[in-house]
Amino acid sequence: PLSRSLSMSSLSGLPLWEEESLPVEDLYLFEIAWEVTNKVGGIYTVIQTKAKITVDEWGENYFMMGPYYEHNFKTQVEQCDPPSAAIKIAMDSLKNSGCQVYFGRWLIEGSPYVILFDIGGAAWNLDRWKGELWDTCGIGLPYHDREANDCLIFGSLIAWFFKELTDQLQDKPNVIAHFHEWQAGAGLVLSRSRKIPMATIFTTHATLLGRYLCAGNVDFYNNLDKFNIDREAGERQIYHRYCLERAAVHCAHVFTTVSQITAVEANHMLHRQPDVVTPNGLNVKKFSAVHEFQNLHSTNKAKIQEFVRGHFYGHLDFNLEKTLFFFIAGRYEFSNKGADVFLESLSRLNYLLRVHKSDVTVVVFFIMPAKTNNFNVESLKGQAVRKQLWDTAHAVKEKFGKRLYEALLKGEIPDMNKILDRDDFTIMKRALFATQRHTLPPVTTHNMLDDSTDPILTNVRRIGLFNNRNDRVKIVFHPEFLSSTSPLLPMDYEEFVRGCHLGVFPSYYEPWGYTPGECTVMGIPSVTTNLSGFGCFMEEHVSDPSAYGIYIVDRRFRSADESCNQLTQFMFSFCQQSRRQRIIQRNRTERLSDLLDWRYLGRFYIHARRLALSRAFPDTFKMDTFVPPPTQGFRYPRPQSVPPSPSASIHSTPHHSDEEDEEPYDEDEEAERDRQNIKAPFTLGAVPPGKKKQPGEYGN
Ligand code: G6P
Ligand code: 1S3
Repeated sequence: PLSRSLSMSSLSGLPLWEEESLPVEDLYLFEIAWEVTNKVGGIYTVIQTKAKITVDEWGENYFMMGPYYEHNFKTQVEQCDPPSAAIKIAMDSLKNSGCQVYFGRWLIEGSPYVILFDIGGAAWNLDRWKGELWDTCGIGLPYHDREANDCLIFGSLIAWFFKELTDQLQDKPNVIAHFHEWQAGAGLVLSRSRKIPMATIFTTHATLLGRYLCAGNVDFYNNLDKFNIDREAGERQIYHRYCLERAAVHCAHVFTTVSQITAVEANHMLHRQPDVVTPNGLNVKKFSAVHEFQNLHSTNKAKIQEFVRGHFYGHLDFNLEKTLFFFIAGRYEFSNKGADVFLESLSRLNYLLRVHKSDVTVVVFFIMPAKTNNFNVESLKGQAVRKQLWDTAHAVKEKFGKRLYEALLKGEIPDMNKILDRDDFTIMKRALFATQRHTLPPVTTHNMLDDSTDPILTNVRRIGLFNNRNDRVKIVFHPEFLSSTSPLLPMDYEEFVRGCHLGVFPSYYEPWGYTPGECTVMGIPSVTTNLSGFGCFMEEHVSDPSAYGIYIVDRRFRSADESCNQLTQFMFSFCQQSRRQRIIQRNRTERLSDLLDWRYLGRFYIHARRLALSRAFPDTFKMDTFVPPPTQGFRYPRPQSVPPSPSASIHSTPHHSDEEDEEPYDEDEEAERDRQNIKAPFTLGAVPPGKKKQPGEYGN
């Protein structure tokens, strides 16, 4: 039933894949996740950014399923009728039994169909469904775990829907159901225990135990094989969730995860080796004008500079042209996201910059939401003072211009000492007096509710980075996600990232980690670690990651102190680059975008779907006709032109001017040369292109 086509990767340089197209007209694909139309964390980004390429492939036969929330539905979904009678009948059957199910198009790129299930409206079934879960799998859910109970309701509705649907469809179209994360796991477990004829995939984006153990400051990666996982889950009161997760993993025809490092973790925490690693991609938009992203860096940097002018008023004795903006952003998991290592390294960086008498200043932003009660007065005042100075300068400039103009009209050059009068000086002096302050520029922009126990603030106090005049590293903790309507820093996250110089994400627990990837596609260098899925992926596919602006801190084989030193060195080297080197590096960073594009990475999802079909319906979908996508064997080469990497290119003295770097450099020429250098042998299990994998080579 398979038509054969040769799909050429339109993304230059990356390995091609001889792809079999699935007969999508004879199939339905469902993707089920708690975060469909419902933003909680990273899984939303996966689902939302992947929608376009999935709709391109599957058209009207692709559906996402998630929980119904009235506000989300009203603001993100356009209600419509299902395109197929079978889906309508299945939905009606649930509705006739008193459950609410909604259908529409999710208004994101690709406009996928969504089927949303009202959890609250079906809660009256909870006790019965708990009983069924216990009878079939021996998993009991405690009444006080609201989230787990909601997930069971969600899963029961999903399994019910699939039963009704497959009864309608009989043999055709065949159904593929792809479940994400433990919250959707109950749907998979119940569908399989009821023997619903469909191909199932389960993707984990983190393991429950991995996250808990890492947050508890355990030496996780050196003890992976030593944990008594049942006991650990019990002690952390997540035994029932962990059972649901593990049951889903073992029930699925195909189990996938987002990175090699999480595959190893899953093998130990869930006792199944993932069949496929499906790295997370992004919906990359290329600008038609070359280097447009460099201009965007410039304009957005100017906005951040305006904020800094206000925030540091009265203390602006550093040169903004020599000021670099670093940032960390994400969910506030202090040690999992590496904020601890970052702060310690900043203290060391401050020391290095001071002893080297560097003229570079680094302003570091922490964008991590914490409990606050609005902006603080000092931060708001800073922006007001800046505005007043701007208005004063503008008013005096107007007067000055007018008088100069009039003098020129009379054929005179005015006396510059007299062109401004006493009043003008008074206004300027008043404005200047307003910039006097008796406090240091604040570390936080908001009033923190837990000021004395907050981990970032506690550590800032410990290392003493209080934005003193002689500190070369300044800290701004913005404990709220950014918004373009903010009175303080009116920028959205994307604009802010574009305006910064370096994103720093030294995570300890990070199955994938979207933040450095988002920086990369915007051409902004970033720091990641070899404990994050993204960092490992880049280490595998890029020969000299730091030359491309991807700095990978070793948190796997070094002590915390050594990792801090390495991070400090990365940041210090970065500070020593000239502007020209930074521009070259940004160009290189942006060149890696193709590698992170769903148009390339989507192939691993395609592969997982085929594998699932061949396992669920072996008579119809035979694995021996498939050639898996190549996963190894190509690397972005070391960039050919000098400087090869920022650290290797540092001059023997730390101070060198931009003028020294004016040797000719042709970015397009370098890009083309590098593209030709990408080596693309196909080495997954040493299968050359064209050769087919034999049945059973992937296990079952
Ligand atoms: C972009 C702009 C340049 C600007 C540069 C500043 O490349 O196109 O005009 O000079 O950014 O770079 P910097 O790293 O100093 O912010
Ligand atoms: C998880 O979200 P998190 O930030 O809790 O899933 C993301 C999407 O796969 C992944 O990028 C991240 O590392 C995981 O941790």
